[in-house]
Amino acid sequence: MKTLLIDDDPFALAMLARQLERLGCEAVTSCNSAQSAQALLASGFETIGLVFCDLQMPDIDGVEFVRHLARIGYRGGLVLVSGENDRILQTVRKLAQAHRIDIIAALAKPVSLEQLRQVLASNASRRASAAGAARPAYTPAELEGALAAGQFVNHYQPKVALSTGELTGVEALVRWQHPTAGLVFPDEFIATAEEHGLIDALTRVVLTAALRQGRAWHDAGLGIRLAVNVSMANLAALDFPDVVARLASEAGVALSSVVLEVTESRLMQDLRAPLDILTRLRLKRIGLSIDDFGTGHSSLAQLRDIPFDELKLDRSFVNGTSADPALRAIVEATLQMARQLGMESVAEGVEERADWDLLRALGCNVAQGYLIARPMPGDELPQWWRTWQPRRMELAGSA
Ligand code: G
Ligand code: G
Ligand code: MN
Repeated sequence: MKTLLIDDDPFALAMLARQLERLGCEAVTSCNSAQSAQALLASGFETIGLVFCDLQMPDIDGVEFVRHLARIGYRGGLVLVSGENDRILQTVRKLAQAHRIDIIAALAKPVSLEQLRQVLASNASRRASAAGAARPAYTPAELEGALAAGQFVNHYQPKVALSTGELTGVEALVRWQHPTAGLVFPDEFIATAEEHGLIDALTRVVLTAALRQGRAWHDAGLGIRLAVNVSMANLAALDFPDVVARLASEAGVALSSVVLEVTESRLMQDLRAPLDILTRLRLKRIGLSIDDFGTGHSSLAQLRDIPFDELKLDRSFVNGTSADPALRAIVEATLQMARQLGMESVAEGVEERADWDLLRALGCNVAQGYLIARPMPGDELPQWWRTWQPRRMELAGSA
């Protein structure tokens, strides 16, 4: 695998090449402009496994070069190296990610030998796993087979009150217990299910299992709310609220204990059916949560149009918010808005104690994330609940 370096500063270029050679990197090619790099790539880039690119360059800058890499379908790793401030570096990093380029690091100049050592190790392992992961997506027929064979199972992730640490509910997250591939996560099959008319059947399976599990917990003394994910594609059949009501009644679960977390992955043209359905769900006292708030189409327009009663702040704002003033400002403003709209606020992706403490201080109602618990099979919840009690005291006691 070859390594390509691009920087208009000859000293920085020579320095980086020397460091990489010291670390045992053999085929290193240096280019003093993005133009010469593009010419080189035009004669074949399949053998290039890693590119280091400066941002500030006179003719073609780093942003344009990232765009070029995406256009030609470059599959290797990318490291951004720049003297620009961190905000700019992080923005270009996000841009590269959005282009689906495998970005290994964004480094401020000057780069240390230790940083380069880490970059090389991380790139080597990512290239190896990318080679292994090149498996075609599951087909609609495979999903239909899995539905018929009952291979979808729910895991459940606790949602707890930030003020007391009390368990208030769980979110059901579907997994496919695949006969040979093991546990398959939803990002590998939800989109296919949505595109091929299988999402209604899948949601019904998830909902039915969650309601049955909820009833069992209730009978064992754990009365909690059950959240199930629905996509906008579920909100086309006008009888959806009646289906939910019937399934809940069959399971013996009150409708006020059911929450539907709605995500919109694409823009809806015709809002008539979704608005009809969502309003009738609320009339039945079923909870409606706007999921992944702040990303994609999960936005202010939806808050204006749809009677949500819970707002789930996306984990990209939650995670690390205590250490990042920009995130903190967004979280604070969103929580205040949720309060003014009379909505419950839920922070998802809480992984660190510092973020928990800040969210608590800012008056966020509910937290969910690895700090509290990972998603788990339903029968593990009572055991988790017992181990949670002392931790709950510790997390909610002080601060
Ligand atoms: O744990 P995790 O990898 O499970 O979930 C990834 C994403 O898949 C989440 O954004 C979640 O909203 C979505 N998801 C999980 N279960 C379901 C489901 O039953 N239906 C739909 N539509 N999405 C789900
Ligand atoms: O529905 P939705 O996008 O909101 O999904 C929850 C997803 O987030 C699931 O994939 C779940 O496994 C994942 N998740 C839950 N808690 C955490 C967390 O603390 N950190 C991260 N990175 N992911 C989480
Ligand atoms: Mn969700």
